[in-house]
Amino acid sequence: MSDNNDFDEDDIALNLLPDDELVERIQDDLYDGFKDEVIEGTEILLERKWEPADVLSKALVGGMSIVGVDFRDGILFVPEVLSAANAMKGGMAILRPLLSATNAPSTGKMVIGTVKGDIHDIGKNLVKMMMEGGGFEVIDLGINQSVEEFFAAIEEHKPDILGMSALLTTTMPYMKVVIDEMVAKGIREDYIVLVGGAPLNEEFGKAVGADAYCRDAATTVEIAKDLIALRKAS
Ligand code: B1M
Repeated sequence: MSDNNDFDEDDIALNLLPDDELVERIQDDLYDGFKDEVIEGTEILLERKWEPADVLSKALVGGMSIVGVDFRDGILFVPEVLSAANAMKGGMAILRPLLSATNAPSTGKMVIGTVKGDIHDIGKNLVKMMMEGGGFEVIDLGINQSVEEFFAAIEEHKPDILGMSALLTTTMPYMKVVIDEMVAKGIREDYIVLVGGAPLNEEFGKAVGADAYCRDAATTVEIAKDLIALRKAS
């Protein structure tokens, strides 16, 4: 009985909050992985005639940025980040059709996949979520991607960034196969190439000819934004 009352009060309170407190509350709910509440908060802001792009950048991306920083600093761990990412997905599902209808500018486009021979995808999925949280459009090719599959995807989607993930010492050299093939075809400079995965490091990133090695999902978003800004500036 009291549980139900608590729930009802909470439910009503969300609706009654002024905009700034509601945004803060959505960010807290996202951090805590409360998907239903994030969806409800998103819907309330839209009912209040917020632009979908503002709901995304101020409420959802703002919340996910806090998650990203705390994940990088070891305050949050993988299960919490996945749960926050899942809550974010709830809000994104409502916003995505509205955003594409209003042609809100995306930060950039990325094609990402785990390289051939490798089926690890938890880290890549986190990167995808955080990049989407950062305003990027992400085409996720999944696992076990061959050079031909990466090429077909960049040809089709014309991304700003090609991202590759590898978790095995036996599969990470495949990143060089893909990059060498880009060089051979004369298209290497058309794309920003980012690589990541637990066994990699900065030295490896340089050795295979990537633009950058990304040690975690939050860093990937920062690096991606910086490199895109650099390209635009030049
Ligand atoms: Co595997 N596995 N695994 N595994 N597995 C490791 C990687 C291993 C280190 C475990 C160990 O032995 N200690 C070891 C590799 C050893 C090595 O290569 N030297 C290993 C092995 C050996 C194997 C098998 C060969 C085991 C076997 O069958 N004998 C096999 C290989 C299968 C294959 O791929 N062909 C295998 C299988 C599996 C499971 C299927 C059981 C499962 C994967 C499930 C899945 O992904 N859906 C699994 C798991 C879960 C792991 C560990 C335990 C955890 C990996 C993980 O998800 N980490 C791992 C041990 C470990 O790393 N501690 C291990 C959490 C994730 C958030 O971190 O992936 O590093 P991470 O991603 C980070 C960053 O690296 C970065 O951002 C992410 C988020 O912050 N990042 C990117 C990652 N990709 C990026 C791409 C970017 C940017 C950043 O693009 C721009």
